Amino acid sequence: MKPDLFEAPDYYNLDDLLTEEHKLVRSAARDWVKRDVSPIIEEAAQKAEFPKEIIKGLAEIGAFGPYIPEEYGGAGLDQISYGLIMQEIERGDSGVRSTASVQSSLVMYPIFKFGSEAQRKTYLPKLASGEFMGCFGLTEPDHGSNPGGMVTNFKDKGDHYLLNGAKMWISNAPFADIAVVWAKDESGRIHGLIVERGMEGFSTPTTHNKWSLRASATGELIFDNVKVPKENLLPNKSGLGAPLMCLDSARFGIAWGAIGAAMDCYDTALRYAKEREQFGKPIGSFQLQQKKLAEMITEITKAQLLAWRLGSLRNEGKATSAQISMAKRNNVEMALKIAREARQILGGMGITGEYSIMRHMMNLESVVTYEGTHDIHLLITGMDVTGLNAFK
Ligand code: TGC
Ligand code: FAD
Repeated sequence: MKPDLFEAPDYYNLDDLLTEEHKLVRSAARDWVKRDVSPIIEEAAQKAEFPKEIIKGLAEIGAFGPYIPEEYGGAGLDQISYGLIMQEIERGDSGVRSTASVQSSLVMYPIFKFGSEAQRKTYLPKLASGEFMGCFGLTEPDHGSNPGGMVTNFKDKGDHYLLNGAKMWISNAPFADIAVVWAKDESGRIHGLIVERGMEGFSTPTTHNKWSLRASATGELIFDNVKVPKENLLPNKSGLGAPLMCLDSARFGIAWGAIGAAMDCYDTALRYAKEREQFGKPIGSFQLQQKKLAEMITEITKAQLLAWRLGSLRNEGKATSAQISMAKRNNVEMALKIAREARQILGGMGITGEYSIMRHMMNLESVVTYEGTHDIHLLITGMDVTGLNAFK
């Protein structure tokens, strides 16, 4: 892969809206991605291997629990810092950002928000340092967009719960030490349970042959009469709203992360368009290529504004789930379109692993599907503006 020459676009001087702390946090993440992710990520993706050696660095830049309070090992940062970290990581690779999103918003967040004090103290510091890695089991083979229909269930056996069922498409599953698993009790109410690797009857087979997110490990979670200690149930919230609150946090991170992938594609295509000559002049001088680049920077700038405003609303505790859906949907689609256009600007070179664009494009096909598909987020916006529920 070619050396990482990334320069971040900031067409509307949005840096003026950031605090010194935001810029410091972003710069630490940006430097780390350039130094430790860019040189190894193409090979990891080609081999379809999660590069475990980056776990320590992710922890050091605060990517595991950026907004979790410091007393539990988190970085104690605000939502815009969290977004900026996700942006920088996904600038390197969506799969690496996935690992950080899952650890922070889908494992640490539910333990912090819905867990007991003992659970917080046991798990959060180890998750923040990367000593423990986690995964989040909501999706099932027959229940993706409709997680409320899940069949994974547990029964009260007096001194423990007995867990049965299966989860599919689970990021980090093949190597996770713990899984936050959503399952129904005997009355059909959904609860979160912490399942630990090594519990009898719990296995995590790897999902092979992905053309997307190849540097992220994906797997299943199989529960065959797993005895889960009662103290592993998250006591402070039940119902589908609990996992959906986690998704709000992760979707917010993705709305920022997708901007990173788009910025990388744009920056690569811009540089290439200025250097590559055809018909005796740089291809960037042709109007058709300028149209592509001009539209890219316009869409990136709009996405940056959406993410920044959403971050401010989240900092004030005012962002709605529907606002988060809009930003996730818009920004991922924006990034996917930019990746496709940027690839065309590079001609044949665009399909090679010499450049990051094709990898971003393939990764974004997962990002547009997970954490709620493009269509599901559209229907959430539709429901919000009409007051009419298309899901029922
Ligand atoms: P519905 O009846 O509307 O709601 C059930 C209960 O939940 C409440 N609620 C929310 N609470 C918090 N945050 C939200 N965003 C919420 N949305 C709804 C709601 O008020 C209700 O509460 P209550 O007290 O009345 O019970 O639920 P529904 O069954 O009709 O479904 C709605 C729908 C379709 C929007 C939802 O199920 C959905 O979002 N589906 C998409 C599924 C999804 O996003 N799965 C993601 C799996 S995890 C993943 O992909 C990780 S990828 C990680 C990576 O690698 O980065
Ligand atoms: P389906 O729900 O079967 O949807 C298929 C199509 O039907 C989609 O286009 C959808 O938009 C459309 N559709 C469905 N319902 C409606 C409707 N009501 N109206 C209109 N159209 C509709 N899940 C986890 O729990 N944890 C993870 O860590 C995780 N990581 C993932 C990693 C990867 C790489 C991938 C690909 C997925 C991951 N997922 C994870 C699962 C992901 O969240 C689901 O794939 C996603 O929610 C969609 O579910 P599905 O694939 O079953 O598609």
